Amino acid sequence: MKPKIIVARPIFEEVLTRLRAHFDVTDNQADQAWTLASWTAQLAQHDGALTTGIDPVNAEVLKACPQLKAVANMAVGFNNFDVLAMTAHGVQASNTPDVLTETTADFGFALLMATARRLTESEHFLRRGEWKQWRYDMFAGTEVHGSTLGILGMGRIGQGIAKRGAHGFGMKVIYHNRSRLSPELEAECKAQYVSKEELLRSADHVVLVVPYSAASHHTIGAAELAQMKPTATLVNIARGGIVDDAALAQALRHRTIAAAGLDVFEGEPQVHPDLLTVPNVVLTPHIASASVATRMAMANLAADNLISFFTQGRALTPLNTVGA
Ligand code: 8YV
Repeated sequence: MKPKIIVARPIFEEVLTRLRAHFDVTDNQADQAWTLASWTAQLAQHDGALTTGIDPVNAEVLKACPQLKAVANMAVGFNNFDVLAMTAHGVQASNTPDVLTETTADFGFALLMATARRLTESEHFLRRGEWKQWRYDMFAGTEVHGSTLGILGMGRIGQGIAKRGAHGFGMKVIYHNRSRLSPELEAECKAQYVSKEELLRSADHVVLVVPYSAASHHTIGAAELAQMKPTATLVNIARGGIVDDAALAQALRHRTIAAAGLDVFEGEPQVHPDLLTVPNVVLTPHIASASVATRMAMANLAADNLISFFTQGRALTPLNTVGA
């Protein structure tokens, strides 16, 4: 008998077809919204699951799912998982690193440029029919080339953004991270290690790429925003909760920083109402990894993780070790 797996959200038909060759698959192509209780009840009927970043697998859920053996997250971030609890329950956890690095770095840079050069604000102005004539200061923004790029969180995506900034735009790159990169990687990224305070004080553009955890909650709050230059921009492609969105809306309204670009939000898909009414913010709905090719690669890697676990006993990109 084939193992039973559940795919929590809609996914490419091609990937479902691959999965069906190995598993008895419950899909959710209709994109039914499950409550926590109904998700838990569904999961309890299956041996494995393919989840996205919004499907929780925590101690409470796991308690109801003694049959569950593997969960593959179609995301590099895994703050929807309690990995320690999964290990304790003997459940293999996996994510999809690497396949989305360059696409996400592209988007981080796109958001930086849109923010600095006021792309969406000026487009809305044009669409409202308010463009009557040229003016010297019309939507004059912040320089990108040759400016100082500060990257908070220097994993693979942070390094991708650093390379784009240093090599493509002649930016001076500074970074802060829990651990310092090797001298070789620092040279490759042309990036200089600084303290968080120094980064906030001297960067023209601050990009956040730190993983979310209780320890990184509100890494950027009112105090940190106050340390930034009034001309600086802030980009968050990491996770909602890394930034205190209410404090950021205040800083944007009072122009204590120039602008922000946000792809992730506290409590998304809800967006703090104050962020919706300030003009100097570019807002996108968590799409940093959303190119067709990359989403396909993520879905296939998540599928491969399940196939590998159930045929070989280990996921390809595991987050924990289970079994013997
Ligand atoms: C996903 C992401 O789109 O990989 C991540 O961590 O944030 C995004 O690439 C999202 O989490 C859906 O699973």
